[in-house]
Amino acid sequence: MRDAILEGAHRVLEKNDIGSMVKAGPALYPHQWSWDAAFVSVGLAHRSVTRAATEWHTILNAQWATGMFPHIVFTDTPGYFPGFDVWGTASAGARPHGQKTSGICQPPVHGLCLELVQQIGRAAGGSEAAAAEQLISLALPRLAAWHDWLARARDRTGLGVLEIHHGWESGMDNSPRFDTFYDRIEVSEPRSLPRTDLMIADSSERPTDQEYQRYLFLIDQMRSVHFDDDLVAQTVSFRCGDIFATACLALSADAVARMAEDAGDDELARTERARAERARAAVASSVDPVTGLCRDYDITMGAWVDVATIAGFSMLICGGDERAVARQREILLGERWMGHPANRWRLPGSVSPADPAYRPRQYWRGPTWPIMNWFFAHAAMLRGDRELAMLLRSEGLAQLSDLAFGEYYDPALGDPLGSRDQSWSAMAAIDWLVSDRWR
Ligand code: 9WN
Repeated sequence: MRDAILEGAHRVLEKNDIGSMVKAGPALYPHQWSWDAAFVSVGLAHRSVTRAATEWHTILNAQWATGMFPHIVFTDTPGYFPGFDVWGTASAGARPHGQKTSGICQPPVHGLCLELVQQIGRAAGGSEAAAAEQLISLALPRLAAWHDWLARARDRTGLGVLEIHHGWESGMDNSPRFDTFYDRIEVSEPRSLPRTDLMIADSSERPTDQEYQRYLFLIDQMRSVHFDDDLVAQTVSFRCGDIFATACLALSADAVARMAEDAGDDELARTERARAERARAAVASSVDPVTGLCRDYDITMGAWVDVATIAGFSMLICGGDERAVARQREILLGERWMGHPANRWRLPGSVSPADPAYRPRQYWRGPTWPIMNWFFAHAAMLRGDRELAMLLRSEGLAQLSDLAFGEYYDPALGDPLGSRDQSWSAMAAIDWLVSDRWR
């Protein structure tokens, strides 16, 4: 089975590769998404660090003058809504000339993925190692600029929690985490919705039209101020302190600090270490003493948001206070989450099957996401929790043995949902099967 999964996963990346980028998904997502691309570069590096570097060049070339990595870099392929024209970033002064991008960002997993590419290159040696070193010297200052931008534009509350302005910036678009934020948005003039996603995926597995109306409303608000950071923060109706993105930043800042130190840039190493510490402290401060889970922050209302989703386990991503980590680990492995009797595999869903909000087939409202399994496994390994890491790996590989490389899966029935041959699901399989970290 191992060979079949590995071969199938490499085939997915080859099939989705259009030269300058690997499409996030073959039909549903015919462009480059920011956090997908960072993860996917790890899978690419296992075959060719040079090809992984190309993926990074596409990410880096699209970086805005502000430092932001935009969430989508568009190809000319039609068939994704909302496309470049809907975004209206043509009028955004910070967008690099000639690059078609969206105007928002995604979770900062870039640093942690780039470090893995470096490690893979070094282990391979020769021209692969040289390609990795060249990439690191090009990318390090750009990652520093990206983190500077997050600190400047997205850390405005004083809490150290990264602020997002759209559910899409979280990467967990319609998670119940954001229901109270979206419920406050009244769309007075609904737009026509050419939902290209529904031509490919089952509508019961995707967000609703009402959700899309609100997604577009937020884009219109940002577009009206030309995606200027300060004006967006004053204008937009959605201001959420995203705890999961903050945990991602802690890991990425750690990784950038290590790479900077290695490159002899002590000042950058110091800055990034302080950044990681600030992010980690913010994640720890979000823990609800009653539930033990991390919470997002409602910036408009000035309150923590108590909704239990996979993002609640952010301490298991970034680590920190040992008691809080141990408690989240116990809850995650317990019968409300991975150990729920209805689960086909011992994997965490996006929402607990025991929660009334659980919808086993609807996107971020219940399904299990292979990339999340990989990410939690990787983070567990970094924290030295080999037992949890290896459990997530073996269950995650069992899930992917259907060779569908689903975007997400029904936790109980186990069938693949959303897009098939999703690039980052293939990457998870490749890394689990070939990297020395998992031996
Ligand atoms: C909107 C590409 C992306 C992922 C996100 C996932 C989904 C897009 C969509 O697909 O979002 O950005 O159209 O639904 O939620 O995490 O990066 O795979």
